[in-house]
Amino acid sequence: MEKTCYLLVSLISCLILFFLASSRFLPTKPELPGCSLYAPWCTSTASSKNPIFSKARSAGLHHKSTDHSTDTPKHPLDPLTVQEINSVRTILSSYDPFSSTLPSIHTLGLDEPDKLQVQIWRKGDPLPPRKAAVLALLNAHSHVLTVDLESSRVTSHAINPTSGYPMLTTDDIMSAAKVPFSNAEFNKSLTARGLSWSNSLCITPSAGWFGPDEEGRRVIRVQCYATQGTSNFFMRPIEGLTMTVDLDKLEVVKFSDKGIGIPVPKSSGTDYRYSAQEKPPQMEPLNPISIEQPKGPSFRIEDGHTVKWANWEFHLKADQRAGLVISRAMVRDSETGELRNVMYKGFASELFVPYMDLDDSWYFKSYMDAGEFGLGPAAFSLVPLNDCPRYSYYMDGVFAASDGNPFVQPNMICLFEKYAGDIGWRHSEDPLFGSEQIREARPKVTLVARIAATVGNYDYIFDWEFQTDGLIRIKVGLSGMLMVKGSPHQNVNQVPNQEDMSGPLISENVIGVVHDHFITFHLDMDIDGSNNSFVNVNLVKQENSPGINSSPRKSYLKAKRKIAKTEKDAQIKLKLYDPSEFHMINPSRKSRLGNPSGYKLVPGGTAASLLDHDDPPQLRSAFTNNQIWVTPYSKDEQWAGGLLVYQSRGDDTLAVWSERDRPIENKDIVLWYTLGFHHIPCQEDFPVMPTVSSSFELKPVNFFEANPILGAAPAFENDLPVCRPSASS
Ligand SMILES: [Cu+2]
Repeated sequence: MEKTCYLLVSLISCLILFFLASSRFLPTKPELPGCSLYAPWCTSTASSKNPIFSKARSAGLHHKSTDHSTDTPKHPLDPLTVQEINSVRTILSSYDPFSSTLPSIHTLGLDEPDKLQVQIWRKGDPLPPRKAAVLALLNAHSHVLTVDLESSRVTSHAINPTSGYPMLTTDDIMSAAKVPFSNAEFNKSLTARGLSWSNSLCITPSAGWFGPDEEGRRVIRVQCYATQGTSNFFMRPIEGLTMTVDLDKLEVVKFSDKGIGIPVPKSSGTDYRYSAQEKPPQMEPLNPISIEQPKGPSFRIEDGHTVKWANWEFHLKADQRAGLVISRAMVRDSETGELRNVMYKGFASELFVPYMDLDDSWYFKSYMDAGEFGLGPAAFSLVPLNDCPRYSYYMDGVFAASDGNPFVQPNMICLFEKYAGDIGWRHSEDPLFGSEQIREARPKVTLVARIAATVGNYDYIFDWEFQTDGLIRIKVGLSGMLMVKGSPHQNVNQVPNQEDMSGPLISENVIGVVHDHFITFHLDMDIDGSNNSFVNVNLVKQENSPGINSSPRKSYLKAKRKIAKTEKDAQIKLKLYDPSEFHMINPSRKSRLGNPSGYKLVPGGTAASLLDHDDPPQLRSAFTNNQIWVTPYSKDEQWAGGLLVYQSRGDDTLAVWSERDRPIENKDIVLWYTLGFHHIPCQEDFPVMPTVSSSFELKPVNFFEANPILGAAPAFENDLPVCRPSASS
């Protein structure tokens, strides 16, 4: 018995040793018979031959800067050009109220033409009059202006129309971050911690709004970090040291240091750069990977912004506040070929990121990143091969700086076809079960438009993904650095009561404070035209009793449709045990079977804000009180947190608009959806977070007469040889 056992163990050991040994001799590059490593269209020399790269744009292997100085708008929704931004600046300089001092320009972008003008416009028609929408600041007053570029006149001008100020400019942030260094108390606090100005750096969390104390002037918080020994200063907070700075006078108005005695966390292990890694990961290296497109991409971009791919057509542009805007999304009918309207405009309208810590240095952290900082300028150049596949097309943003001069945010959007090995549809039959043998499958290839916005410590990755079956998936990925809190503790054993901590210990002396992320999307759905209705298709449990039906079942579900008449009918909190589908329909466009044409919202990432409605951060971000809202279309209601968000008091939010309870049945309506994340940090989030994603979908429902990709061709080996890595049988 013992001998048998010994032999068995020896045999298993030998087998393990054999596999371990043989795995070490696997070729580093598997053989790829018939598969070229680099498709010819994907090289920079071939790029000029491809129609989408006609403007000397590389395919993503190398970024090339594009000269935008002579750009001209070709579509009514095209963003303002360099020349137009220069014209706006000239017009404002000679505008009487600003003749002595040009205000600082906080946002400057296209004032989009009325919807009807855009809808009836056809390629070749003259463009509707070009106008600019400007948010400016002068002597701590907010100015909301419309500038007509044809007449060279300011055509509307409001001063402080609501509470709040325009988003911060880069100058605001950079100037405020320097203020503490000339403050004696601050320097004393640094010295007390053995630090100096040369090895510290300050950032500028937004101030929030917490009552009348700080009203009437623009203020910002300034907090600092130790930089020595790492590029990742975010993991080395100088805890408890917070200054409130007057943004216009650039002086410290409040100083607080309650962190003496809390050590600055160590620098070792915080650097995330590849060049700084000392330990190799305990895994076998991955070989380079990419998909092949031997015939080039299937999408094209016309006139700089109109994307055409498979059955989709839409307008894509960069935006200073929203980062990326999709407009005029239309899909071709699979039966008739008609190009049908799906969505007039979709974009991330506002974010809300409240932290759950009441300390002096933390209570105000309740960021509204789109309206306070802007996602456009935060969307730095994407990294080819890593942020976007090598066959991506890159698009620049053109924005205005605080002095009104244009600047280019290069390569901030990438567009690429994605094949993740997923299946579009499939079915098989087998003679074993009496049928002929059938194996039918279609690969799922999608088109993705992406930006990645680095808003301070956090990185938000926004994907708009289009499928040939008519579905649009909107995905948000979170990465970057946590906003962490210094702690005297190095181990949880030292913590008297862990419940007193505002988050878990994620490294020595580092707490990852619990927080939420909410991203609210403006989705102006126009299913087959502007007039749509919102239908709550509620699944209701029905009881069966013997007298009603002879079935042995006791319960079943029924789908009950309820059309929302007014806005309050469409203020929806998601409920797992009272589920619904949410349809946007066109009641006057019916399928051949009589069903209204529609799209449904398929929620995902359903964390909800649990804060009190009268908690100041929640009051300002009341657009997160519900996950779904529907409002009648209004050109003035684009930004869920209000037009002027910085230090706003919550008087111009989606929640305020929706309380008017306006009629929404068979009207031009806008759907709003909030993607939510609760984030309880963990050690794996240190020192940089692996991306966490969540998405929601807009999915056709009785929009097409049948499966719209029934006729889609499968992939054939003639076009794309099957690759057989040498390790597979
Ligand atoms: Cu987070």
